[in-house]
Amino acid sequence: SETPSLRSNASEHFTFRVDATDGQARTGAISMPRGTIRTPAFMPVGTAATVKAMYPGQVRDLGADVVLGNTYHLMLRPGPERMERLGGLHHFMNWPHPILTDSGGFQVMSLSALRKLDEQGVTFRSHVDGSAHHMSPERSIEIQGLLGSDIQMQLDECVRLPAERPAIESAMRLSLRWAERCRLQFGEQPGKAMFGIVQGGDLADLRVESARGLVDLDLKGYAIGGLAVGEPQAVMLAMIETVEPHLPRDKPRYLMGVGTPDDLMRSVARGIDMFDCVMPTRAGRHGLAYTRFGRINLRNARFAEDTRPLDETSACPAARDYSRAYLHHLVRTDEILGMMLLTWNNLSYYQDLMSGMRGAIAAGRLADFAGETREAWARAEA
Ligand code: PRF
Repeated sequence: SETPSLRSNASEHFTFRVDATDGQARTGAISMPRGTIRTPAFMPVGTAATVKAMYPGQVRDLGADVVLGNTYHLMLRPGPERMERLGGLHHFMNWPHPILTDSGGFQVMSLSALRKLDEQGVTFRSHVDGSAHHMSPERSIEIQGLLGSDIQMQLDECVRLPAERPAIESAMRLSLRWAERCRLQFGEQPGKAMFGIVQGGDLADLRVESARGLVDLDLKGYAIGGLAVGEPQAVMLAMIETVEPHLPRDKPRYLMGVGTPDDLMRSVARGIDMFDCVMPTRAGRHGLAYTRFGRINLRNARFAEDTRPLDETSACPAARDYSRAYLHHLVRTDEILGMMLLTWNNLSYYQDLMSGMRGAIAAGRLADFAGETREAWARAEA
């Protein structure tokens, strides 16, 4: 599944194929007119029509088959109707490959002011200029269509944990009702997909009810939301194990907003096919580097005269061609190049990790791969 020909391969319809399994883990491919996503996949976050500090060609060359865009940010700037007049998000940002967009609800609740949520949708004030906006489930799908998104997400309500059962339950039920409205609005679009989002917090019975309700809607894919929102990793993994048996084997599963390299390995082992997270890009802008030897903070004085590169075995120039001392200097002096190199390195590490897992699943050795990967992190800590 790592052959170059597959990268440009595309299909007229939105399809998902599993090529090999290893326990609950799967490797395969999602195909659509704009290209093929090799799974398990990590989607770099391109919130405001840019994967921050990266050229699109670099993102592609690292092995990313899809990037994530945010409805909330793009509806505020440049605006959905303007984006459509400009030829859509792919053309606008010079990324001709698949794009998945989040629906906006999660970003409204975390970023905007004076937000209010009811049956009809979410009302909020922009974090940019304070202007008032309303987004219904139908409008979220309409906006994602104007952006030109290939994989669109239902509008949902995500509850931060810990939370009481009544709050988790009503958010999950509201999300189910919104899934139905989003599906109606989306209609039939053969080359595109709309995914539902399982909610239900840390309560197993609610998670199962949510998954069953969404599966009844016969969607093209299923996300698990409402995790990595304050609960311990063990709770997140337990919820994945609760939901997974209820999701169809022949549809992609997407764990939203996750996570650390360790989260990715443990979630892939539990049957997840897609991830997005700001971690590699945001950490890169804060002086943190993900490497085979674990995460290192280049701001630390111990790197001031460290002439070694981040990882001389990496194929990424950012990992190979610059000393830790130089990266330390760039970070300490707040130079733009420091952010660019560390983001490049971090996305390279994440994409290599996904590629490694795909190969390991195909070879039936995911557990060994995960063990070896964790052992290298531990050796560096010792
Ligand atoms: N819902 C949506 N987007 C999300 C989440 C969610 O629950 C999360 C939670 N980890 C991240 N992004 N729509």
